[in-house]
Amino acid sequence: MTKGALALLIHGGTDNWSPDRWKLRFEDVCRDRRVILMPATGVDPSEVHYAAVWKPVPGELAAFPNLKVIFNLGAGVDALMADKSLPDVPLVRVAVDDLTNRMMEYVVLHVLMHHRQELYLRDSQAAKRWAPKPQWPAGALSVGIMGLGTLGIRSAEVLKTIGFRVAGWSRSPRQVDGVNCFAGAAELDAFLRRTDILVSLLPLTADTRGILNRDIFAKLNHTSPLGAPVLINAGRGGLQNEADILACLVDGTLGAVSLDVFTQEPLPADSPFWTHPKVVLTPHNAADTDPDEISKYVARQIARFETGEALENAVDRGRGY
Ligand code: NDP
Ligand code: OXD
Repeated sequence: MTKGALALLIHGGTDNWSPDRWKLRFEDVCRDRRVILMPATGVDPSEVHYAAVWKPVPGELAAFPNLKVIFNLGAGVDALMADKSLPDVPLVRVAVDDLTNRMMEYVVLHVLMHHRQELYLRDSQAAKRWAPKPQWPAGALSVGIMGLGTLGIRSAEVLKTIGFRVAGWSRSPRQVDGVNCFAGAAELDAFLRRTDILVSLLPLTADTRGILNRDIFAKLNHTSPLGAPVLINAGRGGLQNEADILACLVDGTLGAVSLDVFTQEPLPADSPFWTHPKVVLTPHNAADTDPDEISKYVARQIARFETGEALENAVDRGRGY
């Protein structure tokens, strides 16, 4: 019997999302089924049983009447959830060690960068100024991670090993060894009050949109060795109020920020974030999805599905992540 085809709908734009590269990887791991890079001519949409997607055009997936599973090629499904015509079939997101560890590297790099006063030291180097300031130990700072899921937990564990005091905030109560866990709206203020470096690894949902705003920043601890608190956002741009961030950097509510994600991507050339001296900016590459790893992950999930096993990391559409 012919196996249902796998359609690839990939619209990433950057090198990592080169559709041809992904097609080669999928052909390698799904040798017994047809892999179709969309858009393609001569395709009978009813033959397509699986779709592996990154930012498909809204409505694109509705064209396949026999779709059984949609695989999102990243961890965040916000772009898919915005598609009102998304077929009502299981939606699986990425949760693999490769991606989780890449994000952990980003978070640790940026927490250390602020903790070790890298902005000041690079500025000193540019000015040929030999003027070290006192350096405090990691244990003097509290890092608070909003989003204590797959990525947040791994980052928390490594930050804790380095010696930071670590807390996390999630929707439902969590328990992570050595991490001070807070949950829900009722515990948000307590979480913020003890936080010097706020790391955002939240998904973008109706509940979290715009959550990184002045009200939240004003509640962070302002008495740490850093002086003003620091924001690191690698979740999604839609979580942050960008006007508030810029204003809070001016009036000292925030001391510095590291931003990997923006409300508009690519970031427009005239954005003030590009040149702001207190902003460390990266182009949404905190944790790339690796075509080798992720194509194998999707192939494994299809095999599970076809032998009647439960799919892993299925999205709860009600929660939106
Ligand atoms: P998970 O689903 O594993 O974790 C999400 C966490 O956020 C959970 O702890 C969840 O709570 C919490 N959360 C969700 N909604 C709320 C809310 N309303 N209030 C409080 N907490 C909430 O996701 P991942 O860790 O795998 O990924 C997180 C996000 O990181 C992705 O959605 C994506 O947007 C972003 N990302 C960014 C990348 C980049 O390169 N910049 C790369 C990969 C991902 P609970 O534990 O109760 O469910
Ligand atoms: C993801 C991302 O969600 O790359 O995986 O942002």
